[in-house]
Amino acid sequence: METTNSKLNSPASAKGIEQEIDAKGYFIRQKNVFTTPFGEGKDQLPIEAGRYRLIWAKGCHWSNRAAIVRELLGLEEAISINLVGHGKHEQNLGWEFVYDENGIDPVLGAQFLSELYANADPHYEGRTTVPAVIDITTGKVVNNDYVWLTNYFENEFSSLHKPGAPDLYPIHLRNEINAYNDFLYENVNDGVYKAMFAKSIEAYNDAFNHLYAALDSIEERLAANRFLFGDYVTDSDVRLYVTLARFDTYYFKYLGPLRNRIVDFKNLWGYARDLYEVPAFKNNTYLQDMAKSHRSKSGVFMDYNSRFWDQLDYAGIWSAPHDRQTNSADPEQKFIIKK
Ligand SMILES: N[C@@H](CCC(=O)N[C@@H](CS)C(=O)NCC(=O)O)C(=O)O
Repeated sequence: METTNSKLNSPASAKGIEQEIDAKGYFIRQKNVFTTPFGEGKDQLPIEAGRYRLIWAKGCHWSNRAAIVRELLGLEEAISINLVGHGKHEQNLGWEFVYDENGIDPVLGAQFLSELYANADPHYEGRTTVPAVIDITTGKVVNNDYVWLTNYFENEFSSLHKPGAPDLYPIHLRNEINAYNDFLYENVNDGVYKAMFAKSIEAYNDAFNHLYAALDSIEERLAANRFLFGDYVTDSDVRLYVTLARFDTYYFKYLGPLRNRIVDFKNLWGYARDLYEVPAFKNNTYLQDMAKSHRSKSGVFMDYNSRFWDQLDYAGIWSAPHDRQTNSADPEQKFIIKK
């Protein structure tokens, strides 16, 4: 019998991050290539219900934020979604539709995400990454711009939002949100990767110090504010949350000796649980899967997750009560609702 692998073009093994390490051992992330904006203008990707499919991965916070925002805004009918993971191959073949029957995305007919990148650009040289938005009519990746994707969903897709969708990107706060998102990107979102991917101790220490300085400043900001911009959740909160959700579950293994876990920051930890209570956050946060170690349970030394994963109830830990509503003038409401 033919296997799905031989039926389809198997991709070359996935690219690593070697080309993104500079001479001093610092990780410098590759630039996004598919950055055509969504919108109604000429040369923009048209806004059309049912035209696009968002591909994401449980462990990847860049893509997790798009999945959360899509659900918060009620775009489930307008933008379809699917998950990729890693199949069991000798080589790393990159993201694959491992959760689907026969390992094939039922809408796009692909086994590997790299096929959809190749449809868009057969000469694409970079890593094939999530999030990726696919135009279902062509099977091509049209946008992998993780920086702006949630803002497109919030702004350009507003005609397709559910009635009563939250306003995560209020016009009067946009400049401040954009500036804060840059700070989060440099120090926290990409900050963890800068530390985890650093190849020199100098680059590692630098990233580690920036990460903790940022967490300290956020901890202080959250002493007086329920969310980053006060009483209501904004785009910035989604960006911070997705990194926090991975910190004590699996980043810690690669971050080296931690100064503090997230549970050690009173405000940050309460804040993370406050967000986790919201179904769109919880439904797209696979804590138990993220914590699962891929190491086999053999050998004398086994990492913490390998030993205790099945004894730890991450969803239960994250559902513990908090008192964050006392920081809000509108404690019953977490969102600005669009009129
Ligand atoms: N698109 C960005 C960020 C997205 C990103 O790094 N996604 C990761 C998962 S968190 C990915 O898809 N990695 C696949 C790979 O490196 O093969 C980039 O190119 O650096």
